[in-house]
Amino acid sequence: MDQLSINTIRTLSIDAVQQAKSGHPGTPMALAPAVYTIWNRVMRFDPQDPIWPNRDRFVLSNGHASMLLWAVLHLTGTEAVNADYEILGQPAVSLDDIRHFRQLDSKAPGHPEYHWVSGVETTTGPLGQGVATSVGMAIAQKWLASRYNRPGFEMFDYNIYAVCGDGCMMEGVGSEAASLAGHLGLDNLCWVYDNNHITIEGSTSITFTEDIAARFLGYGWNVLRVGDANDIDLIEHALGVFHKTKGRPTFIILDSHIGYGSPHKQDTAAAHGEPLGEEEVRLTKRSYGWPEDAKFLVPDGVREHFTAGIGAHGAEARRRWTDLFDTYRAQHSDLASEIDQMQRRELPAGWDRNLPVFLADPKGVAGRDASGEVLNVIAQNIPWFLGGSADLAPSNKTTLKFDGAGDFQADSPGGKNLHFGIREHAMAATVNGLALSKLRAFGATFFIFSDYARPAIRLAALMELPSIFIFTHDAMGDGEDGPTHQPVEQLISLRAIPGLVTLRPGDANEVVEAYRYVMQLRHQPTVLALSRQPLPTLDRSKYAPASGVARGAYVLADAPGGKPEVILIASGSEVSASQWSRLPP
Ligand SMILES: Cc1ncc(C[n+]2csc(CCOP(=O)(O)OP(=O)(O)O)c2C)c(N)n1
Ligand SMILES: [Mg+2]
Repeated sequence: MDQLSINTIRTLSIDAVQQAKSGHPGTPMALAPAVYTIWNRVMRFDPQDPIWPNRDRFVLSNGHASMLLWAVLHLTGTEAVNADYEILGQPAVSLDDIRHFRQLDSKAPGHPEYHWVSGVETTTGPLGQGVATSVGMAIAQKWLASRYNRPGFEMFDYNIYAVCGDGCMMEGVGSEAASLAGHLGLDNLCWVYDNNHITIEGSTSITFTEDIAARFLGYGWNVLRVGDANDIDLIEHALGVFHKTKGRPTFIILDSHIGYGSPHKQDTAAAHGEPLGEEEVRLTKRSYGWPEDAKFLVPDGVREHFTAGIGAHGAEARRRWTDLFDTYRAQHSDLASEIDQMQRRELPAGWDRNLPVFLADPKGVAGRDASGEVLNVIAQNIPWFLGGSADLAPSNKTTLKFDGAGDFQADSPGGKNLHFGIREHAMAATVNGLALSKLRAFGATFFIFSDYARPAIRLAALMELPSIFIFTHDAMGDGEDGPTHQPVEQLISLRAIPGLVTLRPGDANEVVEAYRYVMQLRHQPTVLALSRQPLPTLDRSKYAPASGVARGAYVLADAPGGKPEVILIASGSEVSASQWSRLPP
């Protein structure tokens, strides 16, 4: 049954790519045994409730192998869930979706898309993003466990599995994230690396010859090797070692053969990104002992085998958790309602109490200073609000300073101040991982270095995540660091990202109103561009209220009689300058 199930994943992948006349058959063929083992033997996931909070997370970082995910989501009978967290009573991925792989509206798209297909934990495709996001998921689990677990109540003890390929290992963001995960000793995180020596241009001997095991040992990971990607007992054993490993993440190097079973394409780049071709499909099926002309075949017993495996284990784990949560609710009702609210992305009552109000002041306050005050209020009002900077917290003014805020480290996983180090790209992906885990999280750096974080910001927008990116030093006028530090095109280029809310407050009260607006977003990421230098705090008895920020733009001051000769449009540092002609700053 194991082998039949694995070959079902393989042949569904082959047939879907062949039918679509595009896609990536080779990696699903090679990784079917590993993904089968993770899902059906190891992972704690209930297909009947794919958003159960304590489920294990599975990230397919080599997103081009998406057929792996569509096959297991289909074969496990994973249920579809809508944006209101309701279970719809229909499959997340139907066989018909697989038949329409990579076509418009199919729930089997070319790459995994969060929010489009239930059971997808994060959008992947840009290589490296998935593994980096998985680090945020692992931090989230540690933080949740620290805040909510109580003796006898392990409410959060899930693990994060990420499957990745050479691309994820070559991309810088993967290295940044691995370094951070190693430093933090995230022993709830396991990456399975598909060591197939193949990328699109051919053998990795032309580009990628470093000692990757040594690299991960250097990062402080536990490094394991499975020399045969078809040996599911060994894969299961390695995953068992991961479970027993404390104090460091686990990296499993899985030696595999891309296009496994294809007589002419195995171990070649040709198996990576194009259909095998009708004749090769037949030959490959023959090598698996599969009916050569059958298409999209799910043999009798395969679905039942998944139901008896992951289905039964997942249902039982969820039932135990739900029972425990009922008792927890009785004994720790405040914590239980926090968990409930967080899961629905709601804010606790009084989340905006004590927000500062800034008095009119021609000298004024810097955007970053106003932001620092606001962050320190919000983080006390919303227990699950946390974040940090890429080594610029003293400049970004993002440090949470109140009693008990603490620093997140391996031995203090309840801390709310995250230290990302100088790793902006991994920071943004990590913030996404935290947001996917239902925490409200921010990451910060200088506005100019938003460029280093941009690919993950774009994914936050695609995923409709409420990630918060705080960028200070927003103006060309911050000249002393020279041209490398002057944000010229960053504002306009971030505004161009569909679905991203970009706000550049013009004075301290606009900073407050910007946060008031941002915090209420449930499905949109935000960029806040804040000034380094003090900006005059406008006298709101003469100007329109700062709450106009929530409309994106507003008329701050109108011309006498409402008949302007010119219209001055400005944001951020330029707002007060735009008023010089009217009133002295
Ligand atoms: C950031 C990024 N750059 C380039 C690509 C295009 N691309 C998709 S797959 C691939 C090769 C990946 O090689 P590997 O990770 O070894 O995957 P395998 O072919 O072994 O499955 C490339 C370059 C991408 N998806 N993301
Ligand atoms: Mg490869």
